[in-house]
Amino acid sequence: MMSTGMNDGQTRDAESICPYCGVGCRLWAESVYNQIIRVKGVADAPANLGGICAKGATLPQVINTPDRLTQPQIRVSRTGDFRPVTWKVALDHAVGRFQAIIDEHGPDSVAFYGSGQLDSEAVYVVGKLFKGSIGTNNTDSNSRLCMAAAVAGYRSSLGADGPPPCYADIDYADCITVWGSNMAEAHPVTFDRVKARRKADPTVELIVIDPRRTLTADHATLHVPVAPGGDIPLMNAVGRLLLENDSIDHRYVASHTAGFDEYFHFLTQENFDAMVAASGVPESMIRDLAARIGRSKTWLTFYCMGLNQSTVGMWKNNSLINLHLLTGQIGKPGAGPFSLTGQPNAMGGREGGLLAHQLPGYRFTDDPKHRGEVEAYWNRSEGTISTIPGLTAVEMFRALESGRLKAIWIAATNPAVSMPDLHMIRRALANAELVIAQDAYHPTETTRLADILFPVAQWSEKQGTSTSSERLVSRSDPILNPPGAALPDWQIITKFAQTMGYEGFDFKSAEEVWDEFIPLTKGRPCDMAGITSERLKAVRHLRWPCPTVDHPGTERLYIDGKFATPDGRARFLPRPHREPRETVDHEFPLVLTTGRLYAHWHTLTRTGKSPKLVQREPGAFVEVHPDDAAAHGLVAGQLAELASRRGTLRLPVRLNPGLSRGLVFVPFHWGDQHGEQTAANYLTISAIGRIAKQPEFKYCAVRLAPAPDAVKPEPVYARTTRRDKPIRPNVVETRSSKTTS
Ligand SMILES: Nc1nc2c(c(=O)[nH]1)N[C@H]1C(S)=C(S)[C@@H](COP(=O)(O)OP(=O)(O)OC[C@H]3O[C@@H](n4cnc5c(=O)[nH]c(N)nc54)[C@H](O)[C@@H]3O)O[C@H]1N2
Ligand SMILES: Nc1nc2c(c(=O)[nH]1)N[C@H]1C(S)=C(S)[C@@H](COP(=O)(O)OP(=O)(O)OC[C@H]3O[C@@H](n4cnc5c(=O)[nH]c(N)nc54)[C@H](O)[C@@H]3O)O[C@H]1N2
Ligand code: SF4
Ligand SMILES: [Mo]
Repeated sequence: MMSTGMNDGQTRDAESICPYCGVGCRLWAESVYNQIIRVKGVADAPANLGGICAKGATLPQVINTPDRLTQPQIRVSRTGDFRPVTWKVALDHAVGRFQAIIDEHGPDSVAFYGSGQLDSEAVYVVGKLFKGSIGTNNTDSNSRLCMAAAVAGYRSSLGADGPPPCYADIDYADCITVWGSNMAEAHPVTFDRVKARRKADPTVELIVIDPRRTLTADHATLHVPVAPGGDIPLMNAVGRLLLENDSIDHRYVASHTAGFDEYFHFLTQENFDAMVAASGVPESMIRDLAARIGRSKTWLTFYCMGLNQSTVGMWKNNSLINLHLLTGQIGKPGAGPFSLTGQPNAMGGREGGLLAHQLPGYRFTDDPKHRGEVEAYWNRSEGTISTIPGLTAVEMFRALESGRLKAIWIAATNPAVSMPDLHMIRRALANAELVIAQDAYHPTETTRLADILFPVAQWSEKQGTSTSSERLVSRSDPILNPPGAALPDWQIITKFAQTMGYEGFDFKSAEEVWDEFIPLTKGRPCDMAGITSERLKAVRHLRWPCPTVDHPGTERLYIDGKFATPDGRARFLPRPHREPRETVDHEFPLVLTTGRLYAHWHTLTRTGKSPKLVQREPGAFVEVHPDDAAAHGLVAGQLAELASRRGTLRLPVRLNPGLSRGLVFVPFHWGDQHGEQTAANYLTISAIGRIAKQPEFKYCAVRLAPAPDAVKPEPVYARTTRRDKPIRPNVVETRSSKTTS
């Protein structure tokens, strides 16, 4: 087991990466008697240059809370109470049930649903266990709700996933667009850098394209209030104007791209007025936008969930990349399409192959050569890795609901708040035969619905590796001892695998896991073969590709204009406009969009415990344009009933004149533990994109009215499929609740 002991028994300081957003701030934490007393930004860290936001700074308030999960727990029935048990009992019980389900229904009846908050070590061993040992591709993560469209967008346009630019490009850009991202709240330290750039050179353009006038838009030189879902026609209209203005880089297009003729034909054949109308932006403003982009020498675009969380998210990514290719604004300092990563290690999840269709090293389960390479590396027989496509996040829950999937192991995510259409998610979990939840806290909305709980050592209590938005691979060191019997995620997974009887999980440390993983990236686009644990310990971080131990790492991709496609050329991909899956009508006349606030992280299991942050944002609300509020007979602070075809919420009204008319906004942070009928995802739709399979969190149809006094009764979620086997009570009866392994 790795060492998490303290230096002199009283104080310990360590460097690690912030466990919240994908900026990847390097933090210096000081502790006394196993309590963190202070956290600050590390001055020479490339991601944050000493910066830190309120979430990072309040980390000491959220680690040692009374609801920390410190023991494994099990229960025999969903209505019964959990009982603490030893690791041995918990693992024997969990493995017994998992194995029984696999024996009866086959390997595709079990699944792992993880997160971009697992470190790369955990991701690697999950793949080795599920894809490389059990023989199912059913591993996916909340990155499916987040980055899947960006992954598919980069891969289809550029040949491989991976953001080409790095944060330092902010200092070389003369035009920065922020497209469908609220950086000021969601990536605040990176946005501080954008603001510093504008301050140093006020001629730098900052264009924000968002249907809401956000805190980010407040700093813009131009705010373009695109219609929700109107990005593709807007991008196509800009492309058409760049062609008309001859603002294109002919040499770049000729030397480094393919498909220009089709793209040209597509843009010139499409009806320009229809594009303008569908974008929701006045033509004069689109002309202004195209002119500003066209005259910039270095154009950098940051984008995030405003593009990805859509059933056409991949197409939005393609349409944006088309514009960067057309203008030659990629593969040079200060330029490129930069997908901001949400979570601290969503990038690592992609590199390690946690998504259903992936294998380690940017490989794919549908490629026989890739499967063969990984099987050989793992010393597994040919055919171990299944050819059956794995279930993606939403598909997993639908399969639980229908009874096709029987068991789910959930780690580092809280789907009972964060998944779309929560009534469906609740039915799915109720119907599951086995739910394992691996979390740092209990209860959460998800752990409440589980059968078995695995307690984890969280940030500051373990060593691990993560990759930030700019491909920077960083090491985090432990500062605290984990509470009780809590273990790092990778250790729980390897213990589970060993209990199942699989070989190749005998790791002594996180470093050993990392060093086994990285040779699998050799020669791949995300080559980290040179980023050994020994080197990381010394230098703290390196940017991939970094193929050898003497390689300094790579600041930006595609500098030589050679892309990861078979012919080395990037692809223009013409993409027409598509309506969102659910559009407004007379019954549900408003559009609901959902997202984040500066003070909170996702489902509040951590930031909801910081008095400072809770004071800043104490509760859920619905933001409404003043004219829409008046039209619905609502005033500020009044309780409104907000309903979609799937559910109903009761939320106080906040007025915001910066919203587009017809659009309402609800932050998705507050789940059932924070009040009834406040969770945004009771309303959202579980429709997913065809290729990326990402859900449409940014668009569904709702209606708004003053709330009646009576609260609607909660629905009952009952198990509908047959429970095939009784739970084996003998496994759980025998142990004392005090001992730990
Ligand atoms: N404070 C805080 N920071 C976070 C997080 C957090 O929970 N809290 N979570 C992290 C994670 S996992 C992620 S993924 C990122 C997300 O970071 P962001 O994507 O920046 O955050 P969101 O609030 O989800 O949405 C961004 C913006 O998209 C806009 N938008 C909605 N629909 C459209 C559209 O059709 N077109 C365009 N152009 N824009 C649209 C919304 O109005 C919103 O302002 O944040 C990360 N950082
Ligand atoms: N309506 C709407 N819904 C959304 C979104 C939206 O914009 N709108 N955004 C989506 C996106 S982009 C994302 S990324 C998701 C995020 O949604 P979730 O992933 O569900 O959110 P978190 O609250 O971050 O959940 C992380 C869980 O892991 C636990 N945890 C903390 N540290 C550790 C650890 O080290 N190990 C383990 N095993 N557990 C740990 C936390 O206590 C918490 O329960 O939400 C998605 N849902
Ligand atoms: S900007 Fe992101 S990574 Fe940096 S301290 Fe804030 S939450 Fe953490
Ligand atoms: Mo995310």
